Amino acid sequence: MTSKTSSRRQFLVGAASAGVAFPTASRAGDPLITEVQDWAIGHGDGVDASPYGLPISHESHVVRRNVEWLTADTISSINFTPIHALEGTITPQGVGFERHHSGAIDLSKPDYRLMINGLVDQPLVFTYEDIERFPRENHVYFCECAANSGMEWNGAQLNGAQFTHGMIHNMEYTGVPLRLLLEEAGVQTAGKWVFVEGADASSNGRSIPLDKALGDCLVAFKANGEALRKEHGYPVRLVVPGWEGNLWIKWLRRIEVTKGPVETKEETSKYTDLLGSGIARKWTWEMDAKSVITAPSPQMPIRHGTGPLVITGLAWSGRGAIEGVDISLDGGVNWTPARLDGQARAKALTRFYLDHVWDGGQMLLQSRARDSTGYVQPKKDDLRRVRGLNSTYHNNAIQTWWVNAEGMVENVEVA
Ligand SMILES: Nc1nc2c(c(=O)[nH]1)N[C@H]1C(S)=C(S)[C@@H](COP(=O)(O)O)O[C@H]1N2
Ligand SMILES: [Mo]
Repeated sequence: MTSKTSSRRQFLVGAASAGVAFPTASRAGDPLITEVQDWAIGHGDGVDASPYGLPISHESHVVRRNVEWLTADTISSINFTPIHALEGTITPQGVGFERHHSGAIDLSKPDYRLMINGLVDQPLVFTYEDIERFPRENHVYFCECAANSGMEWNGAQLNGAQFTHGMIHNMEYTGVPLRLLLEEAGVQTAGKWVFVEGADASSNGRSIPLDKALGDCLVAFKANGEALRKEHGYPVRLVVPGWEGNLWIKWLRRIEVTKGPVETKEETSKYTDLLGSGIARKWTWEMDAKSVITAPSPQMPIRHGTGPLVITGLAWSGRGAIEGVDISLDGGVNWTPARLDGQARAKALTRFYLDHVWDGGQMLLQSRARDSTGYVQPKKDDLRRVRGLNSTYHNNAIQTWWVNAEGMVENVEVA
């Protein structure tokens, strides 16, 4: 609350005292104003031109992209959300990153079954229609792959927020609390964990402590108001708010109540963090507070010269809501509170802005998030001191973008 109020005041004072000259030229004689244009003469497309609307051709560059050396095979692979080109906080499904261990499967609603078995009073099998008859809720949550920013552990590498931070999306899910389905089956007192798996060949099986399963997990069948896309788990996926994406089982097929964790490949050889000491951190489910400036960024250079510049980005925490974001223009020496946009929701993306007046000088742009637990996003070197250099997952360090006098932007690291 305090940070929000003070950042707001700072913004207003800053803008007023600087006497910002926003670009408001009269553009006398501009033919786009004085001439009748082609599109104003004839008719546009009829209402039946696209029964399902697609982005206009001028926006065809705003798409998921791969990092070539990471995508040797597209079946067990990942692509990245174009976060640099999006605004607000909701990720359209069509550009939300995808991560498959054995490809995206085509599973119809009639063929869909969800089984709950193991330590329950009554093993149950639900059809899609059965799930639709339980009380449902809507919630906005981010889903971040634990490997997001993993390629940046050893140094600045990928040139674009899409590639350094794009293994994330943020959607409004409609689903049934997993708790309701588990209560229907009747969890026995010996049951302390659930093992969840998908219908795809990889199954992506993971163990989740019962507390979390009975907490805020959702068995979701809609995202952003419409059916889940095939690549996001149609017809039903598990939503595990604030926890690493690997647990968000797509094409959710089976939930087994167990005494203990199953210790699958996904939770032993993968999704653990090998520390410098040789000991691996395990069960690192929660995504720590993190943020990134999406513009300016390498794919979003400053093209308009000096003067008013909107600096913007995204912040999130798997432990709660974002309380504040600070922005540095000089590589972390001085910090200014950013303006948080709208209501900061727990376990969801928060948009932030700094309405700046650029003097054309070089900048080392950084953002630093703080969440409702008081946790502050760490510097890269501080994180390395604790975790060493062997890690892939859970890199939530502060990102630096170097903006040169031409407004071009590069991924760099500052000591
Ligand atoms: N069944 C199944 N669920 C899965 C996966 C998978 O390969 N199969 N990949 C997991 C991983 S590693 C991540 S990060 C998220 C990605 O979700 P998305 O593809 O909708 O972005 O799904 C998870 N759920
Ligand atoms: Mo992932």
